[in-house]
Amino acid sequence: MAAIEVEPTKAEILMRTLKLSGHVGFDSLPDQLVNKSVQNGFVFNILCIGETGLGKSTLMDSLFNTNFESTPSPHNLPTVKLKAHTYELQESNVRLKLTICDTVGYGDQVNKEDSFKAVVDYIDAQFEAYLQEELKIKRSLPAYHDSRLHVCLYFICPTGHGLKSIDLVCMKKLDTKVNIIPIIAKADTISKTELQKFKSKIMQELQLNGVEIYQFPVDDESVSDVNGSMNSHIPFAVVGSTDFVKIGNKTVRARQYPWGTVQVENESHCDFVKLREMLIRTNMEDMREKTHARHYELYRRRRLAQMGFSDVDADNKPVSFQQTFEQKRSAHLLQLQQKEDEMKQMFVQRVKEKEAELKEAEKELHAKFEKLKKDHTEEKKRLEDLRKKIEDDTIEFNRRKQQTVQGHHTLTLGKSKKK
Ligand SMILES: Nc1nc2c(ncn2[C@@H]2O[C@H](COP(=O)(O)OP(=O)(O)OP(=O)(O)O)[C@@H](O)[C@H]2O)c(=O)[nH]1
Ligand SMILES: [Mg+2]
Repeated sequence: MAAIEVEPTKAEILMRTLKLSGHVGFDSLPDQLVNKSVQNGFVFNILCIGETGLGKSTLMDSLFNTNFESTPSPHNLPTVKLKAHTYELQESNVRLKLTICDTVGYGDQVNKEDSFKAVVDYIDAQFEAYLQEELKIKRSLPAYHDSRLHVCLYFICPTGHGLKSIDLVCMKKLDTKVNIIPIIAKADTISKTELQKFKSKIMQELQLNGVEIYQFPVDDESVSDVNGSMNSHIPFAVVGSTDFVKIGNKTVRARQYPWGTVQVENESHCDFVKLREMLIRTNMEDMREKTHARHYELYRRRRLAQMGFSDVDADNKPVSFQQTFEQKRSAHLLQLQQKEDEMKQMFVQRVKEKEAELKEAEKELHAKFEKLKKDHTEEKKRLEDLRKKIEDDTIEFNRRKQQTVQGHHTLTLGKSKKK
């Protein structure tokens, strides 16, 4: 009979509930946490995407009940840019480091195909900066100014017709990178019945195109009811204003028209209060947490995989960071060695080729020299012969000349004797 091997069982961890006989004090842990957080202050970063002049800055002023002193953007920029400003706000003893990032020139170009690129790059750049800080040997994350964007308020034009293609493309590109809350801007320009139709059209189009927008969480009992009902009001139709109007004995933020007044904080006029409630009072921490746990995590995972890191090897077995690093290092060294060998071989080859080339040239030169030498010898011989011939001719000439002179002399002498 074959023996059956039984795996040794891991030591079971027993949990027992014990009663304390007196006050120890760890019930103050939540208070310690709160105190620490309050002391450190909070960071919240908002990205506002929307066409130029759609009321982004006015809404921010209205939401935080302050004046951020923003300057209007020009309408004729060739590309989309992002501009971020950070503010320190304080309410009671809670400090908030708020960054508002605005799109400049969004929707102003004739070709809007690439409008989302600047936004995607900006969001990724903030993730990358955080990742680089995290990967440092000497990290200083508590002092690090986290610039990752916790929420994106997407301002929809109040056309009443549905979304523009730039809206769908941009939101689709961003839905895995940031918590998107779509809002209908300048909602006072659209009638009540049109607004309801417009809202459901927008939601339909988002669903049809698979755009995942941020859902207010319903898993926490204390806020599940309010969040659940607020989810059905998305996209919030908002109105912003920097003007104040006296209504009764109260001064309220409002927009005045010849036919009446739109009160920003009046829930029967618009969804501004709902947005403020959800964004600032109920779900700010959830958005901060989701940014870190979902969007940043996804970015980090992709980036580390890009760098060649993985939790499992090719056989799906777990590998540690160190193993991966060593594997990468040896692969890199091997690659370097191969490159070096290749270069050496190439060098030897080149030297050989050059040597052969030089030898060939030397041979050619030698042949040329030999030919020249031969030509020279032949020419010399020819000239020698010519010189000899000239010499012979000269001798012959002289000899004849002599003879002629002598003949003439004898003839002259004979004539004179006769006389
Ligand atoms: N009707 C209406 N007008 C608004 C609303 N909010 C802002 N405006 C007006 O729209 C104009 C532009 O508002 P801004 O807040 O400067 O718009 P913006 O999107 O910040 O503009 P840029 O930063 O230049 O792109 C101003 O005249 C505002 O008074 C709104 O809710 N309803
Ligand atoms: Mg502005």
